[in-house]
Amino acid sequence: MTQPMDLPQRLTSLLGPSAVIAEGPDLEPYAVDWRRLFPGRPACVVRPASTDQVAQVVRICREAGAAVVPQGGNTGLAGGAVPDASGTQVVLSFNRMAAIRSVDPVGLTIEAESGCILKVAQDAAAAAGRLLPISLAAEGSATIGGVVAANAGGVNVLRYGMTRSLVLGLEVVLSDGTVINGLRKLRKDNAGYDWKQLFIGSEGTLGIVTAAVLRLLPRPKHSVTALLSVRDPAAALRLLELAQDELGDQVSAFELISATSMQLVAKHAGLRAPIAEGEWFVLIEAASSLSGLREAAEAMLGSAFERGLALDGVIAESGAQAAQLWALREHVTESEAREGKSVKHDVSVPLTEVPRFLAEAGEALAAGAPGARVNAFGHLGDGNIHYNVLVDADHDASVVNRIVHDVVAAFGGSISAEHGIGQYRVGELARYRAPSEMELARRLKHALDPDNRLNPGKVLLA
Ligand code: 2HG
Ligand code: ZN
Repeated sequence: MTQPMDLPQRLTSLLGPSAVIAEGPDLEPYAVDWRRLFPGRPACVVRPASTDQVAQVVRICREAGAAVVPQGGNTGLAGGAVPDASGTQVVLSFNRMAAIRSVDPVGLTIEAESGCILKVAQDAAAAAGRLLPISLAAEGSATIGGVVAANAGGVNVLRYGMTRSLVLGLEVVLSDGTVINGLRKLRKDNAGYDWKQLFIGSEGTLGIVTAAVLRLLPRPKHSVTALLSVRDPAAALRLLELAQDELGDQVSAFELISATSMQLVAKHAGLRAPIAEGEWFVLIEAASSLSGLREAAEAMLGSAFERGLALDGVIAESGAQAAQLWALREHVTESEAREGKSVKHDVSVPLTEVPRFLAEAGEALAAGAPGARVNAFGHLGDGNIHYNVLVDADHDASVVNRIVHDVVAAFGGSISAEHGIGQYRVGELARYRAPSEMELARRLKHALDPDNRLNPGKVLLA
């Protein structure tokens, strides 16, 4: 058997020197996540340029007994795309496989390689007059493969669903190097098992996504963005109901932002909400191809004020102003990071329970972790709250995790709504999922990756 020592040389002789980084400072960006919370040490980084090369890399690593850690934009928040610290795992980067293979504005599909940046794919769809409705703060660096492997959420889930609902076809390399080409462009395909679902959201633990066909939508011609302040999350929820009553399925984003989040954004990004201060804020976006959207949104806002649901509010007058309102929301994560240590919780509960969840989690934290500050914000429209807790640097994160996740579990919620498990939540998943569900997951893992070579240590301990 080849020794792991030989691996970088073997990969270099196969793919050429520019495809392999075996040492030096160039390794660094691949070794640690962007928040620098999960530092690892790769055996080397390999950058294949084609699906066949990915398959060859997987086969060679398998012969060498080395694990493969697929990596896209490395923008995940759960440490799912970085190697462990053993120095034996090979990072397989997709940054040389970034082509858009086709855009079909009539068939409403886009086919792209895994390393294609999400924003590049969005722009290609837009240039064809269509919409790729996956929208997240990291879209300038997140990649199609990463978005699929993580089943990314983002701000448009309430209207368009998670990434899963937009994937029509996948190409995947299995743990033995077999290439499965399922790059079909069909809206209807009920022929046998829908195996692609296994790989979407599996975070590279069951197979390696090398290309995807995603569904496009007609591009709405008009959009309207509004920022409102509300008294409390219950009022925000009633506002959501009103927005959906009056604007129907044109509501594409409905984000909740706490006063703490706004204060952090003001402090660290210098951005301020152009409306009176409140305890909570809601950022709403609606989009449509038919005219009359703005009038409908203004009428909706009027009813919101009449009913006392909104305290203050503004509708963006231009695209630039809409971008300014969105910037407030998009700078929360970065501002939180600048503030100091935070313990992240990416949770969901049934939508109508969000206000009670926020109240009970707040009480539980005040009792169990005095001094901790809550930075809550997120995608109220789909029940996903980023319930992040700011703590002193020496605070034990697991205590805070336990307090928050116990409340989540009591509401029948999920400990990861959209960021995934990665390495960050492996223990928490095992704790909160039923043993029968974990056993099923282990059986799937064993069937597809019997030697535990694909992204080991992520999602579950095999
Ligand atoms: C968002 O919604 C992202 O902005 C990041 O999912 C959330 O920083 C976070 O916890
Ligand atoms: Zn989010």
